[in-house]
Amino acid sequence: RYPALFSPLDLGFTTLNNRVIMGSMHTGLEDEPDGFNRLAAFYAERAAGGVGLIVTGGIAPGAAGRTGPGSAVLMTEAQAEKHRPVTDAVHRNGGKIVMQILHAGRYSAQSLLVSPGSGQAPISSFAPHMLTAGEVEQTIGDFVRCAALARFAGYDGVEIMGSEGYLINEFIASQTNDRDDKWGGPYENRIRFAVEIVRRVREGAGPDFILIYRLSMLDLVSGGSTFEEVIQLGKKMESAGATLLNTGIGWHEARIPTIATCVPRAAFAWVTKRLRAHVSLPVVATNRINTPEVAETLLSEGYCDLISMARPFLADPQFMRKARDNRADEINICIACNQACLDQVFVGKTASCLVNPLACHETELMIVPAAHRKRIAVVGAGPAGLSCATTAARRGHDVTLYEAATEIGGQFNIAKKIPGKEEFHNTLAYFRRQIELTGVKLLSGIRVGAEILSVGSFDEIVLATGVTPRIPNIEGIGLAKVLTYAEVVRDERIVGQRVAVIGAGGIGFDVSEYLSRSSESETLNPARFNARWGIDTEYRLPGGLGSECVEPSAREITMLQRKPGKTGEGLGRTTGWIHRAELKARRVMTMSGVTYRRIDEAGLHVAIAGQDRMIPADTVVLCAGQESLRELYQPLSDAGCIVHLIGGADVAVELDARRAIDQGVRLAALL
Ligand code: FMN
Repeated sequence: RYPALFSPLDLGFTTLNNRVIMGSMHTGLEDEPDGFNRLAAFYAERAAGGVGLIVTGGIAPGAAGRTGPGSAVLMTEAQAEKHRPVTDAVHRNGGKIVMQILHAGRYSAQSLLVSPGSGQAPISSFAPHMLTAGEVEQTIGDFVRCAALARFAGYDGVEIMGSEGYLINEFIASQTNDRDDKWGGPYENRIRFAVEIVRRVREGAGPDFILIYRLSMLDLVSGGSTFEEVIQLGKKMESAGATLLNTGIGWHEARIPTIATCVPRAAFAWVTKRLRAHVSLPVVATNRINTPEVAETLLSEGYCDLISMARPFLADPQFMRKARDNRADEINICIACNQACLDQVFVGKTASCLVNPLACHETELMIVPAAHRKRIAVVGAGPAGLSCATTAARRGHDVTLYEAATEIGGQFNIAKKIPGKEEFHNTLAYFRRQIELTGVKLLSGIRVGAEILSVGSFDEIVLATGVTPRIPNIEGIGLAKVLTYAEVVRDERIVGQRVAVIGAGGIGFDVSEYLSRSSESETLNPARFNARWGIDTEYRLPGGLGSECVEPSAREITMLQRKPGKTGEGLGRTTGWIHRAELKARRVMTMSGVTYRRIDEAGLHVAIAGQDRMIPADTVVLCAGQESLRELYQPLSDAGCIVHLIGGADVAVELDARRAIDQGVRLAALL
């Protein structure tokens, strides 16, 4: 099915089995006491799944280059020995692995940070120390030593991280390099640091060592590189001894989404294709490539020579094997939500995956055949019930899944309709297929009662009955103009021109985005996505920036919350800013610290700081939280049944699919 994807790539001294690289991901395990053994299990499973080459998460070449205090460095043989379980496990499973060397530069979240210039990053709390000429030389030496140690540890090569606004990228861009020595000034000088690193690493490592350079092809910040400069750097890397050129997109401080779920699939492959025409090294396309079909198309249409997928290998370690065996419809597709991976890493926790909670937990959460086949009823086919039912059935249990609605999915059926969250459809398709494969008996359109469940035909009962929107006690709440978020999004009830949204949590934001749109989602239309965020595919200005073009809101929307302070504080660490920027650009009004007084024909009456206000509204939408639905719990417990509560039925405070799926899998692992 995928001839381009599965064609080997001969690198001269070694051959990659196929065209897919597992992209670099810092998982947090690198920094934990038993982390390398856990990483070994994590990578071994991906190698066994058939990915052509794995890139590790970034490892610093010296203390100043760490991403934060306590994060991994590789400076000594003793530290290199710790990596051996990883390289051994990958090789035992037929894979290849390179270690990424990442110097965080002025993005380092520690007070020791360094930079080629003196400027502080807008996203950093610390001012950097400007490297002296001697320290620049020393830092190059650190990279060379680190690469040699990686070879000593058994890696097949290294990737030099030259993008995303980290140290190397800071040398290259004029906005962060105000030096007047041979490392600053004209472009030739600014790329000297990158080129010298690659040249000397190659010199030290010899010819038979994979050397990937991750090149920032599109900085997306002002003062970034021009496309002519990108070409120049690509060519220099060829002569300096790189084996492959990987793509880097956007600095961390750029205010343009580059990996979030709202980014169209393969949205940045165009820039890799443009560079490919000018260099002879194989080039790698990255970001939001998440299905074998998309990857095959890019390869066969000449966008790139290799595909990098990072998060898709959290979601499904068997991605390549399933694609090869004509089982692509069984792939658990990355929905790019960041909720369990990047958002966790940013707060110092171990990465995992919302759709695959086993990721990075391979040594402690194992799905093994059950000792005794039990008859299990799972009530509710939302994310928690689906993950529990399919995992339990995979273990060999006899599972019946009851769903009151006619279709599976629960709250995911709301999420999938929000513009920019279309990927959620894929998780539902995955579960539908898993239900077939594992033999779960799905009884949908049936609201099952305690009398049926308790008559003894089940050994254990799992209640995953979900939530219902919370109806706040406000005068006028019963008026026809008041709708819940479920009625608006799921049932598509008619909504007026002026809207007040009660509640500014995740659902309030989703509903406001949904109601502010009048045309096709930009996520499904790359040209409109580029226009919205000011990404210039003609690359007329440095950094590839163009002007933003925002579609005006389809409605006049005011979103309110009782809590004082900024709205959207609780949104995802790496994606919240996108949602806040979207609503701001569409001129959705936000109000905090409000007391709700009443709703009447005119609109919503509130008080703010003791002042009465009226928000004119044709429709008032309730996004004021939800309550657990668990009325089956008591009667079943009273009847002596073994009953478990998971997902929203267990805790409803903030709807959280990550917790729901994780809880479903963990319970199923123990049933
Ligand atoms: N990119 C790096 O170059 N070095 C890193 O250490 C790194 N860590 C990451 C950690 C996580 C949890 C995630 C999700 C991404 C990380 N990335 C890192 C970026 C990925 O390599 C990749 O560019 C990005 O996830 C987009 O590709 P994808 O859509 O295939 O996931």
